[in-house]
Amino acid sequence: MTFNPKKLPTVLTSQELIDKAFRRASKVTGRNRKEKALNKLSTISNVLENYFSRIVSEHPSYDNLDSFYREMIDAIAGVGQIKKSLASLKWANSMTQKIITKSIKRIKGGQDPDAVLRATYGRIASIIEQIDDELRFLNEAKQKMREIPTLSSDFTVVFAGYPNVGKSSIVSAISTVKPEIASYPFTTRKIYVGYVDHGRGRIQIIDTPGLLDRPIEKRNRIEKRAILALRHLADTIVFIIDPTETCGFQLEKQFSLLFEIKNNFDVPVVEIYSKSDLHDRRDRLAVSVYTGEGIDDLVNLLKNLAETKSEKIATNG
Ligand SMILES: Nc1nc2c(ncn2[C@@H]2O[C@H](COP(=O)(O)OP(=O)(O)OP(=O)(O)O)[C@@H](O)[C@H]2O)c(=O)[nH]1
Ligand SMILES: [Mg+2]
Repeated sequence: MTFNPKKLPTVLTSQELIDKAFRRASKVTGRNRKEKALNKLSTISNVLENYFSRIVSEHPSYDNLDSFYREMIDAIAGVGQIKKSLASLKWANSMTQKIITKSIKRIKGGQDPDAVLRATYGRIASIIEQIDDELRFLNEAKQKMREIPTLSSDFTVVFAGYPNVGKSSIVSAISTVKPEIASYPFTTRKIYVGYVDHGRGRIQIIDTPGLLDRPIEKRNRIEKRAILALRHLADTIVFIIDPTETCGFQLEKQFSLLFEIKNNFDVPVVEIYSKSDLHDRRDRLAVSVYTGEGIDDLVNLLKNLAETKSEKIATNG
């Protein structure tokens, strides 16, 4: 199951929701006091029921979600907390519906419609106020989840490496996506997705935040985004090495990360030297976004990998 975070609903605060329901009720009329009160209650019932079920139903089923999305949402907002908050919305829905049903019975049974209505408004407002934190949390989670990219099923190449080695510069030179480039580490803080056309379709190119060479449990939230892309999305990894160390990190550390990545992910790893205008190592493909050296070779290499893969798919039926 895939996921489009842009489709998630905006969530009102408790006060906004109370105002919305009561404002709609204030416009309702009836032939007499009793009928008017009953109509107001059924309007509030509909507004709340529709509202709560829309919020709940527009969230995906987190247990059936593709692992990349589930783990990404967990890293960004916390799947457990989202589920708990949705459960409290369901609770508020059933509580408010029960209160309204009882009030309707009281009015039909002859109690003063205005007095029942006043009491009902108070109780409904108090239930909704109790889930204010959850409503606010769901809205914040939605805002945060907007960073999650929409992905295609095209052959996917994930660019990885130490911070500041030139990943985004190369991704920007070869694909449609233009992430920010700067001369300090951790410029890229989320996943960027771009495309390169090849003979039979397109290649999905993913730029990731820089990784330090350290155990997974010590990685920060930004690095985790890169790990998730490597683990779940990569058909091939392009590992960028900056032999000039102008990135601020020793070559030895970069090689140690490369070793780690080759050991942990079961896909081909293409090793590239960046900033070739500043050095003359040529025992690997060397690219420079300034002189253009190696850029066409890199693109051709990726196209060949993608086409070999699509041939394999074609022959395997
Ligand atoms: N001389 C030279 N500098 C480069 C080249 N490619 C990138 N740089 C510089 O290296 C610095 C880092 O570039 P980025 O593309 O932002 O590096 P990154 O790996 O995406 O960095 P993070 O997002 O922080 O992990 C910038 O100052 C770039 O201008 C290159 O081919 N030659
Ligand atoms: Mg970057």
